[in-house]
Amino acid sequence: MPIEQSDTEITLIHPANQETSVRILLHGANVLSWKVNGAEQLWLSEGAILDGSKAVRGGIPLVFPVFGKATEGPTSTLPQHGFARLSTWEFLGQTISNPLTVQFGLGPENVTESLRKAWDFDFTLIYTIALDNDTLTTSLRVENSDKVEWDFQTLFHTYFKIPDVDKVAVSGLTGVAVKDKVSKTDYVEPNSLVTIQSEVDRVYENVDQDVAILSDQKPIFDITRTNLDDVVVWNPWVNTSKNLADFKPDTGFQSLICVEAGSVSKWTKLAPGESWQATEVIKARL
Ligand code: TA6
Repeated sequence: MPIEQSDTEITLIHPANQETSVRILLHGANVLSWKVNGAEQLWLSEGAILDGSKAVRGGIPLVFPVFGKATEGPTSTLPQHGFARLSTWEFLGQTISNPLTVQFGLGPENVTESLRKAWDFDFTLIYTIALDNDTLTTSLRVENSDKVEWDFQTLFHTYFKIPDVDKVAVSGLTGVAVKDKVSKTDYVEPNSLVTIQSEVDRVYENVDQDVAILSDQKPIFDITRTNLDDVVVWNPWVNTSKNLADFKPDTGFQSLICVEAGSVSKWTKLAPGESWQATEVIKARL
């Protein structure tokens, strides 16, 4: 069967290639694993907590309705990165057979009472995941089902598995305005390739080119975005990863880079009944 379902997870298996698959945890609708021809493409912490008591450290956590921690406004009472990654989604089933495509849904009824009280609006999220030969497509539809306007930020917090952080680079970011959370400065990216030599936590705003991840100068992932203007690059390096209780092993930062497609530098407003949709396509090239 191309779709396997347990109480907590959904696995899609490529109908023409058993070695290509994607595994999704209903908690957070968090993609835990994406294999292409047997090769894992995503980094998942060995200490990731998968029992629904915490957000998953790795794979693709979904950030909604706030990126980071807001200091003001209606999302300021929510925990960092919002509630989508802290809630158990409903599996809505398969929508297309080729490419194999499934959907997950989240509404206020799926969110814990305390989180719901913290952001008390009606909404519908539909998350679509499609598995093809060498691509994984994730698409989020956000709908305002309330009678009042609200606004949001969102992001696919993708942890890419890489052979070696010392050899990795990100292209497509030259000349882009950056908010650097480590140096606490704003500047324009001068480099044609962004490399990682220490902790990196940057928001690249309004990136109009396609972004790629390279290893040893060869592209290993192509990332295509629709309606996701911003790209966050994060690597926690030695000290920050040590301070994350669910980050295992300690050396894990050497085999991951987060390149996160999102809409986070501005707030998207939705009037009652309005909806918004965004898509990311990741192509594995190794
Ligand atoms: O997307 C980068 C970031 O916002 C970093 O600032 C870092 O804190 C990371 O996400 C992980 O956040 P988390 O809440 O999952 O520990």
